[in-house]
Amino acid sequence: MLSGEFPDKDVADKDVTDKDVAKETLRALLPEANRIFNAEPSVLRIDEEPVMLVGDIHGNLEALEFILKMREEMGCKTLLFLGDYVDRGPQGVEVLIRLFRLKLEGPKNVFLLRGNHETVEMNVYYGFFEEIGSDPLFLAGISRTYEKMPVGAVLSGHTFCVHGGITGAEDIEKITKENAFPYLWNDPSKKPGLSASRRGDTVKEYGPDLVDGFLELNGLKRIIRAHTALRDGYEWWFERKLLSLFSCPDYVGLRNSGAFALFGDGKAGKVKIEKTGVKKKESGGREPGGREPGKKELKLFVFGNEKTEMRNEEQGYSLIKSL
Ligand SMILES: [Mn+2]
Repeated sequence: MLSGEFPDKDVADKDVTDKDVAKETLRALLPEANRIFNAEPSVLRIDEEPVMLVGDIHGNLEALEFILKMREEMGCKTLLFLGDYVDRGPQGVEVLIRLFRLKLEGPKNVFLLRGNHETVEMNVYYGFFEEIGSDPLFLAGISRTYEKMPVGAVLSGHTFCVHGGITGAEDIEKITKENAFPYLWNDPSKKPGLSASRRGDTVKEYGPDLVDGFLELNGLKRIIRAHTALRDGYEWWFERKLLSLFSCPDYVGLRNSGAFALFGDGKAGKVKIEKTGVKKKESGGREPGGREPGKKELKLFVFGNEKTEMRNEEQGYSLIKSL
């Protein structure tokens, strides 16, 4: 063997990267995270208001830190994340550490739903497996945590939150952690009924009739989901009966904005935003189709790393630090 061909053990030991340290930090959090998730039902009931709602993060630690800073400024205690914490972005390990620590510190204030990227199948192909040094045992360990995460949440008895969506007019009581797949994967569609998806054979798209049926059967008025990358970070569907949120700006270089929502009375918000002179859009009375349900109880905040502004749907454009 040529001298210097392989580093000797001492040198290898010193060659510990930040990612290795982060991995060990994450590993140490898993048993307690498992215990807490295991005790949670497949569909959470959250009655505290306001709730800050966050869509896909995808390894974007900077976006997560920005949102958490906004949470502090708004004085919002309760946080609900809609899944997809890892893959695509570079800091999935750090994002999971931050989220699991928040969960451990405040298990009744911070809630983490499972997304379709909280699965081994996705992690292997979309970056997280590589990020953890292609370590199959480590991924298997995290996978056991993923499987214990809740699938959905009902806010204040009327708003159903989930990563992907629904499968039809089914009873939410029938959703289990074991049959989570369609709820993590499905997308809304203008086409009625359950139709094929470009995402693959096992994924479906659900139409407005199914959303109506689902809401009626469960006595709910709205669905809030994530899963789809959106230019503005949010999109309303079906006369505001469904809201799609995406909180990862510049996702895979798409230069999109991120958005998060504040659900509840919003009075707890102490948002210090400097007006930039863009006036609030005057409402010309009722919107077509009548009163928009729940407008007062849901505020949307848009942020991005290209723009240096943050938009509050109610207050117009406002200046805020760049991300
Ligand atoms: Mn997703």
